[in-house]
Amino acid sequence: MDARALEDLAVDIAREAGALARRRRGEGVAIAATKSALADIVTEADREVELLIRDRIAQARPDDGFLGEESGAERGASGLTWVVDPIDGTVNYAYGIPHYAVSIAVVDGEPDPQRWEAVAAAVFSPAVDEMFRATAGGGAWLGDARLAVSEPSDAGALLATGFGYDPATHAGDLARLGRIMPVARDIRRAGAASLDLAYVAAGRLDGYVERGLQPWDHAAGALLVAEAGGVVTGMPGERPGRTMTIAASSSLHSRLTERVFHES
Ligand code: LIP
Repeated sequence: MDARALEDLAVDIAREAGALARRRRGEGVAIAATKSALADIVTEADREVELLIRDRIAQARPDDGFLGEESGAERGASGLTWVVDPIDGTVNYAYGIPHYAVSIAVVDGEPDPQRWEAVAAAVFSPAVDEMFRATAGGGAWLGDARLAVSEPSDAGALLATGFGYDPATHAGDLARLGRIMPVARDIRRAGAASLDLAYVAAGRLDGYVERGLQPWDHAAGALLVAEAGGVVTGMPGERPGRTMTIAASSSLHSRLTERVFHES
């Protein structure tokens, strides 16, 4: 199956999954459990939506691997792995804030963000019915509009960031925010990494910096940014990962990286 066919399948599954998530939100959301910290919650809908996504992928692509936020990893035989966050922005979703996404990426090679090659991606925002999609080499798109990252205005960069679920990480996150603020016109903390990355790809944000993301948070959005002409890294010279994710146009990315890692 070529990259465009994988993208079409990811888009179809993301749209169906997003409709389920939105329906469940309307019916009322129950917290099912906490995970890494009290603030790190999972809802029954997270689990149900991921099960639907996993079933649809197994029906269509039984030999592919799977890596999902709620149900873990399963290796496949095809060399491809589907990296899934069923409801990215779970806290928004639980509070009724209509800013969450179904994030689905298809990657080739080892299911390791430092080694995989992203092939296709779909990030669907059900509350506003926006489907961001990309294939490697095929560009990033919102509907029929091709996406391109933006450059900051003279007023500075509109930046997005996030803070970890563990309160012990907040002091470091706030110190980092203080180091990047001088290049910012303002900051947005919207609570869904996949949409932060999609908005960088669309030029709705100039850049995004966050520590502590999981592979399913950034897998699809990172391909969107790269295909929109942006740069997405983690630690200097590394891919995005738990340590750091920095996404922006090439020139702004360099300025942000300098400030993120030079704790002078
Ligand atoms: C969330 C990310 C967000 C981050 C949160 C959390 P989840 O993912 O999208 O950017 O700040 O800590 O990781 O948990 O909603 O799938």
